[in-house]
Amino acid sequence: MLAQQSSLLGSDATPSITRLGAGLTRTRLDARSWVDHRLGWIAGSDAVFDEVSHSTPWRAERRQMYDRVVDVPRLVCWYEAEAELPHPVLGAARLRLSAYYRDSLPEGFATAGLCLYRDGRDSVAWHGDTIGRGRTEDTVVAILSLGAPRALLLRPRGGGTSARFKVGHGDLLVMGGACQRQWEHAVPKTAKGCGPRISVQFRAPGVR
Ligand SMILES: O=C(O)CCC(=O)C(=O)O
Repeated sequence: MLAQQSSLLGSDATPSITRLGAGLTRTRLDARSWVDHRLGWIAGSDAVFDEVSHSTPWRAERRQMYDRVVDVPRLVCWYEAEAELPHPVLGAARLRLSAYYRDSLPEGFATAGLCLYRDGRDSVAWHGDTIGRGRTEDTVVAILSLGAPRALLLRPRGGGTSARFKVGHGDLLVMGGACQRQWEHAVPKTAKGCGPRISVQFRAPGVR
């Protein structure tokens, strides 16, 4: 069901985490908000995609929309701080990220939210991660992408020109500073034929 097209970067047999600083590009969105983007951070990520897509207990959610209850267009799974993640590379990635971003996020990354976008019809609407501490405090949210690339957009809260990042096949995107309060992000639907993608979001305790 979840057949994917492998990329040159993602198709090595053995997954490994490459050096984070090399090739990482920081985009300053405003005086207090930034995004780091690192293409191909995880080498051999297609093997990670395969294992995570099959071993994760995905859950479909439904939500109220006006007077109707509708399917949320993606599958999800939430891992608390102590929970074992569905692939050892994910645990190792979280440790690396906590070490690299220690100055911006002294408490480190704790939870992991996983989402499966089955094809281009799955999406997430504009939002900021403002449940809990993210509502009032600066924080850092790191997203590791596995599988088919999608566009992740950021725009100023309330509207404006959006910035666009391609995320798939082991790419890393990190949103920091006031990004969750001053900016919104989204993964829009796409009509282009598109395979499945998994997003792994690492967050600090109490941020959602
Ligand atoms: O697909 C992504 O990487 C974005 C996920 C996201 O923003 C969320 O689940 O809050």
